[in-house]
Amino acid sequence: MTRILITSALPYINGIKHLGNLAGSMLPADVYARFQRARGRETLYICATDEHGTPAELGAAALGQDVRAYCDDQHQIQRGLYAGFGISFDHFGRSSSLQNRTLTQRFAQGLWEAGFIEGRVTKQVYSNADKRFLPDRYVVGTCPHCGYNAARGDQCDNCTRQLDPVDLIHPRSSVSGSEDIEIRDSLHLFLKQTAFDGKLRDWITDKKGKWPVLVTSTALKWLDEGLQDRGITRDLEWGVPVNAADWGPNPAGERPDVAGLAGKVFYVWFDAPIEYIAATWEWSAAKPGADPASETEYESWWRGPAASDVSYVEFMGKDNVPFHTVGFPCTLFGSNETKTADGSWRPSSNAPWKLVDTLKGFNWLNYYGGRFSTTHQRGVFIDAALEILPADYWRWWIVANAPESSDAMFTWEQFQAQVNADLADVLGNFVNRILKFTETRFEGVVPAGGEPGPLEDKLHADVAAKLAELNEQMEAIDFRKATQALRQLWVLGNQYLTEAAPWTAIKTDPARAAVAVRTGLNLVALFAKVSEPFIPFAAEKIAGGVGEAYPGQWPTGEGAAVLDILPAGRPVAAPEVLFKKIENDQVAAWLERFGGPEPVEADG
Ligand code: B3M
Ligand code: ZN
Repeated sequence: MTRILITSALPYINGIKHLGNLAGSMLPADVYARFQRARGRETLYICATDEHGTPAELGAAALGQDVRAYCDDQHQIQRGLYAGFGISFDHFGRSSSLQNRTLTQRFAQGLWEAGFIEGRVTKQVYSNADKRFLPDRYVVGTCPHCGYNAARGDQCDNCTRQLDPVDLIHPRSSVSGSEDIEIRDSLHLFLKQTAFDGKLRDWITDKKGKWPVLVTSTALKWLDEGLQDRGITRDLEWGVPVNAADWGPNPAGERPDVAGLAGKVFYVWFDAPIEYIAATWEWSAAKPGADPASETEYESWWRGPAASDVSYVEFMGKDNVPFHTVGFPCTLFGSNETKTADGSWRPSSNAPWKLVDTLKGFNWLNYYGGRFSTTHQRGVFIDAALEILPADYWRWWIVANAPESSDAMFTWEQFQAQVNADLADVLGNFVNRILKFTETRFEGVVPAGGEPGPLEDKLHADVAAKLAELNEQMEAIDFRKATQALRQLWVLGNQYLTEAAPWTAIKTDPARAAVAVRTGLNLVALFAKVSEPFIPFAAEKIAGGVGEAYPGQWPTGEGAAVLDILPAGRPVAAPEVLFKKIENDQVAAWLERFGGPEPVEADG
């Protein structure tokens, strides 16, 4: 039996995320995790806040807070919001954890000693006004590739290319805005990504046709443009300290320049993916009775023969794809190899680390044609979303419109129309109709008696076919198609009730009415189970209405067995209103509050 390991891109610690962030990471990861758990597979869904680097320092500075205190606060805020959204992490960790510090330093040491890290004196942007180096996002300017004028030192949000701060045209400090900038020498460590070009190419080429085209084409484009060795240290205070004094000689017998590296930290994109592993250690260390120092359990998900039954799935937006198809794999490759006396590389005696098996990358979810924007507070943020509507409305719409093969666009009008149609008119109406009728005409219990006929046979066949489709799409991690299949299942319920018409049958043929009602109630029970990954809060109410456990198990039966869930005589009751329709005046008010169609420049 396969174990399922799931990670979603780690949200930066600074600030509350918008729906666009959620759409390509935590939400689809959660839907997939819930599906796999319901299928009975051992599933581990790991995520964490990404707490290092310039985003954290800049966020803390903006609030006048100490960085650690800022991260403590923001982690709790994000944790609460994701819980409100129903994100079912098995562990939601922190990249500032001791475990991540330990593993990041250990990986770096291994890479140095294997010869995959080297020191280089580099040109860095220094601000005379701020009296400090300005790595990454500390400096903004014009992108040398596309001309976008608010590109950040580490990446252009317009053309998604990775940048070096010294490449920016007209650089300025994002701390003070000062343009009084000079270029100074500073020693940094570089990960020799170029050593892995062939390995990466083979690995990605093998994934063609298995992973989304977006992912393999982005990765291959990177390789075709020519890999660069990557600076993995920064002149910052906040981060995992570079522990060069502990390192042994590299294969050429050289020791790192400890004095030159003093006071530096690892680059956030070096330690953040390692936090996937470290957060799994946080998870195993936090178990009751666990020895926090033991590495056996988390390693059983991540390395060597113990992890051979693990299928590892990553979820992320397209801007994160290069770091996960090039940067992090290089870290893992490099730490899996040792240089031999003749200068060639061979696998080390260490159990190798797992590479991702399935990388699900997403395009953007836009807000009226423009980007959601944290800086401009454009679009809907998770706190506001939960304040105005239940999480399931958002979950359903976002997953049903997942930006899988292209960018998707949120508009209030389309959101209102789809949520009202799918959730209120189709699912909510069905559940309410059959349960209310059972309450008034069958004393609120699942009726016995009567024999299923051709109408039920047809229903069983239709339901089984749709279920098979839903399973297939979920296993393929194809969310748009999966939600279509689920919606069609709900529609089958309404169609059946309309045809079986128990409210007519009851006047002349009570046994036929009993069959119809019993069948309808079983459909309700089935819907609770298969809807749970998508709309868990409503699914819990629906399951409660028919006395079923929540979360339930994914249905496995065939034919009539699929709808043989509820024992006759079980009391049932209509849940309180499942889905209130979104009204036009609400949409008007939200358009006013959140802004409508007026795209601005992208800035993430
Ligand atoms: N913190 C999120 C982002 O780029 C970034 C992901 C890290 S995944 C290891 O939005
Ligand atoms: Zn650009």
